[in-house]
Amino acid sequence: MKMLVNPGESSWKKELARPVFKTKAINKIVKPILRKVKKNGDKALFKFAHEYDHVDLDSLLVEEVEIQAAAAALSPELREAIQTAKNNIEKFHAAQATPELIEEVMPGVVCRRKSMPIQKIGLYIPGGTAPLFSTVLMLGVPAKLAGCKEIVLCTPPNREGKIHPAILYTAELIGITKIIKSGGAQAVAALTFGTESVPAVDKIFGPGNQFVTAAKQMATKYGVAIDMPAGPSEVLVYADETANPSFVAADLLSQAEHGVDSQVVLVSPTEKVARKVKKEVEKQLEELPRKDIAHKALKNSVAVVMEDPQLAIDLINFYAPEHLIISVANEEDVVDQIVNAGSVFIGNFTPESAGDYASGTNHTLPTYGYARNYSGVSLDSFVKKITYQKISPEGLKTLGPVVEIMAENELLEAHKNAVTVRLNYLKKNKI
Ligand code: HSO
Ligand code: ZN
Repeated sequence: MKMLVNPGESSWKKELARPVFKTKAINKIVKPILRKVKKNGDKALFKFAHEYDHVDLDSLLVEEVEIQAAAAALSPELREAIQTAKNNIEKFHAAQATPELIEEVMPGVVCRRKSMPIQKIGLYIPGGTAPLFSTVLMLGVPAKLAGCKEIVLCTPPNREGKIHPAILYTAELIGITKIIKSGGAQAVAALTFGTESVPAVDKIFGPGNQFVTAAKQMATKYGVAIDMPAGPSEVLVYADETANPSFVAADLLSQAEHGVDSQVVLVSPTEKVARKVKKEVEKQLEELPRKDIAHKALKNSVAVVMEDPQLAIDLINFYAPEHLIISVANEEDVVDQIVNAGSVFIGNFTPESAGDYASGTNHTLPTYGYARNYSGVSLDSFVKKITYQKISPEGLKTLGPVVEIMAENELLEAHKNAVTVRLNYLKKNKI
């Protein structure tokens, strides 16, 4: 973790740059995968499972018996924890529902807007080094609350052709039963084009490696929506002398352990705090099972000493972190000035892990600076809003002339006429 003291604004872009990816090389690999799945359907998925997951599958769809057996493989404590997390996520996301909007903008001109569930949803859940069953909750719970008709979950199998029981258990708890043993770009391709076993969906959600991310981007060219452009996980901690250095270090490491390309940033008003935190990071790192991953991630990471509090805020907003932890004396003042962040964790006793698993907020958040222009996943991500209007004869008499003159001036005579024929009719029939 390199240390910067009062870096000038002109250097922020370079000093806080996220790791860059070889997107060209990745796209070159992903494109043919999409093509093969589109052409050969299930057959291609079986072949990719053999090639990438090193397993010859009998069936792509997880069978009912496998799902039912999952609960017994989990401890009662874990099952209870998943239930508590689910309750919190459900409460916070159910509260996000917006009632139908009805507005009579002029007498006889009524506009309405209503949320409609996106009908078919695909959830991608990574397997690999960390089986993210928490992501099943974060995506599955709001999808169910929104009323999505079909939810398909894709996740890669292990070498025995099995899915982690916590993923199966969590899916079953939410009521997701269509679980497909397929991962990587090929799973995204299947959700995009549909295969014999995998229905094509309207929107694809979920984190993944660079191949999954590239495939999701390509899916958008085929009319499929995606949750957001994704990058590796990141956290920025703003900590002063009121923060506990061992808490701060633990928070930084919690994101560093996600992947070698994760990035963690410390911003602090004094060099003394930064040094204490750095020392703690080094100490705690040694104890971690994933220390090799975290160690590499720390190489992309930086500790910034920023003595001027206004510049510290400017730097945070410039960086637009996915997760922002605020552990400073005047926390609410700082919170009020944050304009770019995915999710904010306030005070010494709010670790980011709480939001990752169970506080109730969603952990699918914009990374890579996209917190400037994207929100994290919420109930809204699973609906689209349809607008409606109904105009009475009285309403058309007032609104019609407005439309007529505007259409005329856009030189769109047929538009004008659609009003004129109706106004003439009303006049003729003395309505
Ligand atoms: N921090 C990750 C989410 C996660 N952490 C899942 C643990 N499990 C991205 O926000
Ligand atoms: Zn995490």
